[in-house]
Amino acid sequence: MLRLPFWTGGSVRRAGSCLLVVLLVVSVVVGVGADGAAGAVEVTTGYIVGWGNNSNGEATPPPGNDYTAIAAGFIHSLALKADGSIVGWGNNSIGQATPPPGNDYTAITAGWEHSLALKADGSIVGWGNNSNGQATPPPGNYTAIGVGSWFSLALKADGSIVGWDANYAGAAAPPGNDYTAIAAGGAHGLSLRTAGDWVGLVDPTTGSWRLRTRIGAVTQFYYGDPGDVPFMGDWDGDGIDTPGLFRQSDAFAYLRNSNTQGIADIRFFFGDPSDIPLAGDFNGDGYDTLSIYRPSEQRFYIINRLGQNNGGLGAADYWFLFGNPGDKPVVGDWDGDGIDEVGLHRESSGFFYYRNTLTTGAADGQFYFGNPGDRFVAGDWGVVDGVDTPAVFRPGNTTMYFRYTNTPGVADSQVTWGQANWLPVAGVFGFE
Ligand SMILES: [Ca+2]
Ligand SMILES: [Ca+2]
Ligand SMILES: [Ca+2]
Ligand SMILES: [Ca+2]
Repeated sequence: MLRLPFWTGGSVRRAGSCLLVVLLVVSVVVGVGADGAAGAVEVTTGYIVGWGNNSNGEATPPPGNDYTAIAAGFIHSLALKADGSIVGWGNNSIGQATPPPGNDYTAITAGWEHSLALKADGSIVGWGNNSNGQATPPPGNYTAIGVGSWFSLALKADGSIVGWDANYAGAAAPPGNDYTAIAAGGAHGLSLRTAGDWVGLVDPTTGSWRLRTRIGAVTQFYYGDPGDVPFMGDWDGDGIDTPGLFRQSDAFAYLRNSNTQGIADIRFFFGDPSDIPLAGDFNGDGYDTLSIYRPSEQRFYIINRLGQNNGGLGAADYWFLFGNPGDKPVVGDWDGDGIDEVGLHRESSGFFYYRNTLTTGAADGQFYFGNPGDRFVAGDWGVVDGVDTPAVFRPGNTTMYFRYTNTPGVADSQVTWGQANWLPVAGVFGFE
């Protein structure tokens, strides 16, 4: 799910659009991709039509039918050609319609009196009015650009946003490194943010759930009885993860479809009281189901459906062996293909072992993360790319440590909260 945060401030100085330009397009297929690799790459080209205020010729584009992108400033215009060069026209009082030479440009954008272009190597060049530094981009590796009237934004390759001359507009870029698109107006910015997983803690003695967002807000509600084993999953396929409980005294599962206080929406029994419940989408259909790990057998039992109406779930779809006695099972999509697999946290050593298929075999990957006694949970955080990576909750200092890749190394981030006996859960909660 995508979120659309915004930040605003300052007065809007842009008087209004005086120019509209449209690119009439055709698609052609060329034989060599932008990276030089052979293969068919579709490139859209066309000629440009302008209309509206034309006091400076800004609505009279140059001839040609090999344009791939257009940008309209206050009273100047830019177009990107198929050969990677830029042409400008209209008002050029401060050089805003005179792009730098070169044929390695991939994107253009135009503000009040300044312009930016993104180059194939990820760098940005600026020209035109630079009275506040808006046409002097910082060095870096970028994937997208946007300009407001008097300020500039760029999306970095790591998913963070950089703004310059942003303070002039009161539009300083927000923190975070999981943005996928940017846009800038007169004095405000917009960004598309990817919805990643985040974590919660459940107090098993009271059934109190606390779900924490990336900005640190905590939503609290009660669900379950003392001793229930908590987990989260998307039971109804709406993209939001919500609570589930496994009551080991009677081997009943209690699932709820919202992150609020209330009774279970789905109830059924399955497995043995000593089984460890596992929630995941084991067939990639967008719905999480409950499976189990039976520690006495080191055996995973995978089930791709939910039970209902207090009935039994029936036999597992299939099973496989993985792990050693004492290992704690976890679920995650370690390879980002949309299908969850399983892993094991060996608490005696702090090693994490995982497989990329739901079959018996040796670990496909393993690395050390956390200390013995840490409580392990996996999710898509830090780098939101569909790949789940570990986090551990350490009871001794009530700190959660996050790793952003499935590689050995220290924690990429950490947060201290909760109490020593609380249990970690993870998911997309549906609120920021
Ligand atoms: Ca859901
Ligand atoms: Ca499924
Ligand atoms: Ca997978
Ligand atoms: Ca990830």
